[in-house]
Amino acid sequence: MSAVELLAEIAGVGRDRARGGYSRHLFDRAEGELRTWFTERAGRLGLDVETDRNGNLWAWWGAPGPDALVTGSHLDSVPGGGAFDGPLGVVSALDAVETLQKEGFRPGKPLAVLVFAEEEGGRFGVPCLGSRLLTGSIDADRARALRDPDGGTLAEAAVRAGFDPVRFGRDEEALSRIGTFLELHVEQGRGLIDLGAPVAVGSTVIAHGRWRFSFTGQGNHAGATLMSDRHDPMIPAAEVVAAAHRIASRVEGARATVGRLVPKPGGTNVIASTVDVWLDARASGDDQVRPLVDEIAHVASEAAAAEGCVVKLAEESYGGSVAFDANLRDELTNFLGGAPELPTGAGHDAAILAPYARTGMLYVRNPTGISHAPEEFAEDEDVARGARALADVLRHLST
Ligand code: HGY
Ligand code: MN
Ligand code: MN
Repeated sequence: MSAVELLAEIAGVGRDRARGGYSRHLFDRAEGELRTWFTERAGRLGLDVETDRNGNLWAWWGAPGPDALVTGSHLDSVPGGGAFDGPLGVVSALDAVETLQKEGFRPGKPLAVLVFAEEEGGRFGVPCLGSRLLTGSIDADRARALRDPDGGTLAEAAVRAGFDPVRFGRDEEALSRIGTFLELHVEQGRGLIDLGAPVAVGSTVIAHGRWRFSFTGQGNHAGATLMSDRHDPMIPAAEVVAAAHRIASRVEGARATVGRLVPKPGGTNVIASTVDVWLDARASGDDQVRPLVDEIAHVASEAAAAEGCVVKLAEESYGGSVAFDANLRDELTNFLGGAPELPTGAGHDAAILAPYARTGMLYVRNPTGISHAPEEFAEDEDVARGARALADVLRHLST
């Protein structure tokens, strides 16, 4: 089946009627359906599918072995996400394998399609959780204790999904097999439409992290409490939202976003007791991100004090800037006839793997430039071009 047909096949899985778009999160029903779908589709291509100790799916063409050529992406989404972020890399990999099989090609080295778990961190809050666990770049105990919005832990969810959370952690055997990892991904931003090219080669990923501000005040009655008698945590929370925008706008290339803010108890006629605010901050490197977050944190503590509230700040995830393997990047660019090279502000599992294996990325044109929203899009012919480019590159790299 072609990448376009495979995307159509999962188009109904995990639709979010309330938000629009898709909500497919680690070990929830929709993601479980996608795991079953992937296993079935990969099986039809004669690939041997195994799930590693961290919930990542590996579909092997031939026996697993060293110096493997691995391609893939993720199937989970952000809440209310688009149809392409993640799945495009997976369906393109299946399409590419089928293309190579149909022409009678036999890979010169082990080849696998890899589907990472919880790349978006949409349920347990840490992005690239599957690749971070695989590489040991997150402490397994910390991972097991991560909580979802309902307060359930990753360990509990894993057990319900049939996994043994005790086994979470660096997987030396699986990691050592990867010689090259190549991730195809829908473009997130408007580079290719302006360049008039369907496919680009990834060059860098900017530094980015997530921080949680927890404000505590005094819950009370919205009508019976005079303004002078309040300790309303929503006030410093609002200051953080505005400060993130104001401060990041002053730093060349920096981005700071508050997309998630949760008051408790969350009643219309109730002054909140606590408000949690999640900050997503990104910039070219640590020397830009850290001062940016420090300045926002300063605003948070001053605003909390002024309102008689308390604030706690926790860093939930961080990754420095990453440059993909330069030789592979140049080889891909040349092989693809001088395809443009694009940096990205989005994080990817390929960036987590970069210190451990030769990694690269391909991007497929997204005419809207929008991602993490239902408007995310790629034309069928560009999806087909991306899958063909991936097949050509896999044939080239595995001979
Ligand atoms: O947040 C990101 O950049 C990625 O989509 N996980
Ligand atoms: Mn994403
Ligand atoms: Mn993605």
